[in-house]
Amino acid sequence: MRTAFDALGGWAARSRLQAGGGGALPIDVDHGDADDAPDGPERARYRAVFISDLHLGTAGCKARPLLEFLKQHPSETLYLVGDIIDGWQLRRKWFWPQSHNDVVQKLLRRARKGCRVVFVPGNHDEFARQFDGNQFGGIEVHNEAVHTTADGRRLWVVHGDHFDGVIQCAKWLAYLGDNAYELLLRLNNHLNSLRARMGLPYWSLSQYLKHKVKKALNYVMDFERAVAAEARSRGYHGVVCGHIHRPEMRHIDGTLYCNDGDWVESLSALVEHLDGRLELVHWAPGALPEGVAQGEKARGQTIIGA
Ligand SMILES: [Mn+2]
Repeated sequence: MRTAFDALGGWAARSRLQAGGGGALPIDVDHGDADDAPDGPERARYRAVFISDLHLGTAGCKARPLLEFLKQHPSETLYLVGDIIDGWQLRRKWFWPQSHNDVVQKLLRRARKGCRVVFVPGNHDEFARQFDGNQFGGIEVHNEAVHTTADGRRLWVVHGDHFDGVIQCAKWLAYLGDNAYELLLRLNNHLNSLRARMGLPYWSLSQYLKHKVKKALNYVMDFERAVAAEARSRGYHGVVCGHIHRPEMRHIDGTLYCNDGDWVESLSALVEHLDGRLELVHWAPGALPEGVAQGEKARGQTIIGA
């Protein structure tokens, strides 16, 4: 039987080979990296940090800024909200530079030093979903999780790819709507010839409907609404997800929708302060000179507090 340990061991051995000997087995081997400060809750400045869509194993992953972000944001709990290792891309073409290894090392080190690290797999690392409830070197795997903030809000933590299906269905409905739209166009002609005979001005039903259909096809909005609606129906105050690489934090019909973004394009994360305030952090690597207080490097932030 294949265990989580075998899977990671095999992956690690492969990564060591591919990294030209420079890579290291990321299990229970402490290389005492340059950052000697404790990595556990004793120096946690944040109650929780949520990151997703790192896509390690692809050229798009911004591993260096991510390492810098992790260094500056120690937390009691770290949620890895899916698409951490891009198994889809790695199967096609092996790409594993040292910086990607360093990220894995950093995450394992954090778990070793007492930070609770929870990995919620996504669609690009769905291989890990079979290990639901197990752990890899101290990193817990859960297909979905619930995070309770310091002020008692219960947040559903899920990657979000399952909602693609829901949106696909919505697209079918929109398609059916398109046919209905054709019918209504013809109806509109009849209606307007009638209106003309009655001396009324032209009213474009098609314009009105086109606007509606376009709105229905807006994928991002559909995704956000679908995820928030599901969180609400499950009785949560809010949801934290990733998947669409669109950082966001806002209330949707009274449910808090948080998307922690990604580390390919937006370089963003969601953090919970010690008092329960949630903040969307947009990381700007090296935007300010050295010596500037930690954490001040973040630009453009949204804060939703208690
Ligand atoms: Mn995804």
